[in-house]
Amino acid sequence: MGKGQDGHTELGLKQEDLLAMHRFMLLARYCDERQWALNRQGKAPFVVPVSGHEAAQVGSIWAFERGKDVFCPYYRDMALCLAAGFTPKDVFAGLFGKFDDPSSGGRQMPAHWGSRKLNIITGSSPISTQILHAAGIAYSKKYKHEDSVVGTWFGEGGTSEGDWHGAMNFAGIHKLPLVFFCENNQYAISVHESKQVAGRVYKRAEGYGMPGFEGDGNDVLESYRLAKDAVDRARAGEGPSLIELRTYRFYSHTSDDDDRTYRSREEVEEWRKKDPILRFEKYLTDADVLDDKGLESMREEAKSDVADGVKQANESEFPDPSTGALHVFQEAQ
Ligand SMILES: Cc1ncc(C[n+]2csc(CCOP(=O)(O)OP(=O)(O)O)c2C)c(N)n1
Ligand SMILES: [Mg+2]
Repeated sequence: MGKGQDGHTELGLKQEDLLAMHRFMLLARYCDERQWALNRQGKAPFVVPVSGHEAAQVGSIWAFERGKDVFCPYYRDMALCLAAGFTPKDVFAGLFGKFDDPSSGGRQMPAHWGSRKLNIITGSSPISTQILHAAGIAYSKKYKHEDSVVGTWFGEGGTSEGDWHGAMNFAGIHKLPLVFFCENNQYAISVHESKQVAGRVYKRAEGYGMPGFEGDGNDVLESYRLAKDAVDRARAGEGPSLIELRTYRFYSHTSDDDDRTYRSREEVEEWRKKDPILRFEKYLTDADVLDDKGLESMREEAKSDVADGVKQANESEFPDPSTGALHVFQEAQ
């Protein structure tokens, strides 16, 4: 270790973890830039951007065991889904509505992530409904004595929904193996946090009988640390936790929104300086994990994987129109 940051060793993370975490953050960023450009070219109807949230998502999911734990994400969680096992091709197959979109075979809106194989529960458009699903699944895991922890993710706007409060209360009462992650980017579309949340989100945990923590969601290692402690507690039977990760989204809410109408360019620029990816690149060089050349080759590799994903998804087929009602009506036996 050179100039010497080694916070990751204390957290039990190896260099391979750091490189993989960085890779998923880069993949998400480049998928995002590409999908935004495709939307502006008229080639992608609807885009939900992730840029800015990468560290909160990758750091938090890193604490879970893939294959065993269950994930109930929300629409902005592309980096999380990539770290859980989605490929760039999967992301773009969903964006283009192709038959091999893992989430819905091209039937859902983009960014409604779901995969039976990866234990990602498909989401619905009304916000916060996934949080109730998470509580129900966590209850069943506890009831069946299965060694599985459930994670659910949502924005701070989502915490105004009754579904959020119901799920928090139920999880607290039944001491469920569940971790609640609030990706607080300070806006619910155009509504600022000051008009959405009285007090602080993480402090509400106490009222529901669980511990609450806040952390810097632009710091992937801090996001991991908080998530790991909470997942360990849940796995040990000590019940749920609420973690608020403070972050910012760099683009508009979706491709149908224009953020210039409700936030200043200066504010966006200030947050761009706290870019979670630039910050982790600095960590990696300070800890002598990568030099500038290594960082550059990781960027190039991720860009090329994203370009391949776009190409493969483009070449893939649309669903056969005759399958339009599949999974909508019960099939005749
Ligand atoms: C029940 C419900 N109300 C309103 C909407 C419209 N809507 C979609 S996303 C959103 C904002 C959510 O903000 P937040 O939870 O902070 O997440 P972010 O988009 O900032 O990541 C709203 C109001 C919806 N989808 N469902
Ligand atoms: Mg928000």
